[in-house]
Amino acid sequence: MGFLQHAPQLEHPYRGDRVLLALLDRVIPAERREALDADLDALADYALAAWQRAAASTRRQPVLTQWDAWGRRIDRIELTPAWLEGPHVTTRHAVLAAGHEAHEHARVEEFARVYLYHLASEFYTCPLAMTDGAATALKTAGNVALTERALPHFLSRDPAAFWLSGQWMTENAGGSDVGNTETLARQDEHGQWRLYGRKWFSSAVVGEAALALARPDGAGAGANALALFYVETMDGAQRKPELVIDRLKDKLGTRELPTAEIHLDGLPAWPVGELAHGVRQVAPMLNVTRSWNAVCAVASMTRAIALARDYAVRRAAFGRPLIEQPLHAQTLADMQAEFEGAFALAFEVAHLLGRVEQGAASPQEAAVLRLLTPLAKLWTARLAVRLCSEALECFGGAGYIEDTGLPQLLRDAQVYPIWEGTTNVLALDHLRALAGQGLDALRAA
Ligand code: MFK
Repeated sequence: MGFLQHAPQLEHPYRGDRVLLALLDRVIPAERREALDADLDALADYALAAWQRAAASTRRQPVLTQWDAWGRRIDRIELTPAWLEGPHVTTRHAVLAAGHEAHEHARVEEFARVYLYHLASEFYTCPLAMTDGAATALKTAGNVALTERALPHFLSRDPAAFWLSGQWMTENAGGSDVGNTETLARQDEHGQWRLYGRKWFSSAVVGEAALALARPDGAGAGANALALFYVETMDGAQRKPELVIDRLKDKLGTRELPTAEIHLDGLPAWPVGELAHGVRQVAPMLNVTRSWNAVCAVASMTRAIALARDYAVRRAAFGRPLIEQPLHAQTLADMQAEFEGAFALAFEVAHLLGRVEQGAASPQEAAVLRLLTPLAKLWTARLAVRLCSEALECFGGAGYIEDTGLPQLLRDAQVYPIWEGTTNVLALDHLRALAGQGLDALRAA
């Protein structure tokens, strides 16, 4: 056998990540650190094993079976192994529960877990983000009945009790422009609200609940007339018949994630708050999912850079390892510098979110959080695409070959700038925040 290339190896995602360790050293009090360390260490063991498993296996995708052999509509979705493990890993490491504990470091501790789990989860973090966002939106709305009903499931530490929530906003007519939502909410003869309409992108159709925007019957046009509803999707082990899965999306990336087109044919629903201003009510959810997006984007960057850095030691060209080629070393250093800036930005948002939610923040910090959340999302999202692309280039031709697993990093990263608000929508959201008390807060910060 002649010349063989060596595959890149992944360092331990927690013990080998000096950027994450330095953040935790700086932010987390010593008395919390030991328990956190043990948990992150174990989660990173899982992530490392998942990476090795993925490298050794043929890629899998969810499969939708709409009808059984006898003509019954079943809409059954078979999930990938990482997705089947999702509820167990999430609850064992209290990924969501950690973020809702009553101390100001809760969000940093949660997002450290998200950062380590994200790629191993095969974007199971997408519905986790929405579940976290739903918990936050229900709490913000102060809806006691729904909070008592849903949060014990959303934040459960028991896989048997754990529920995922979706975020059903996007429709054919209303993508970024949510005000064009066409889904109708009508009360039946018993006063029960029911939803009728079509949701064009539903990321967590396998979830047990969702928050959905709909226009109450007789309400006017535009975003202000929309209401936010809570729905449940299951009757015991069966999906409710009023929720129909039309098809799974065929996407560029995030292929393990069963994104679906659905329609609602009278699905029972409960208003989260007043029967208007649904966008305002869903905004706390969006701000949480945008924070997740930023942390997951930096998780993709760190993985791409770690693999490129390792490969640079194994692969020689022109008589020397790549790492000893000055231009290549400079490329890797530039990537690392940009990643570290993005990491600091994403985790500053996590830090501020925790302080604001626990009432520990000043008004200036609250305003800075509002300003930084869309910026962190838009900046890290674009950078993840660029750095994943650069990392593929660091591998030469191997970076373009499917069974190295490298192209998937780039394909998956392309979703970050698109979902949860495109770059321009978020730039406008930042301006919206600046137009409030934002500028004064920046001056005072
Ligand atoms: C792995 C990573 C995890 C990520 C999970 C991803 C899975 C998700 C898949 C999806 O569901 S993707 C779909 C996501 N869709 C969006 O993100 C929608 C993008 N469009 C926007 O964000 C628009 O800016 C928006 C719909 C909010 C604008 O709508 P409008 O109709 O122009 O509303 P308007 O009047 O600007 O805002 C309505 C109210 O909400 C205002 O408050 P008031 O009623 O009190 O005046 C706004 O201040 C408030 N608001 C809007 N955005 C806010 C906000 N408040 C706080 N924070 C925000 N970000």
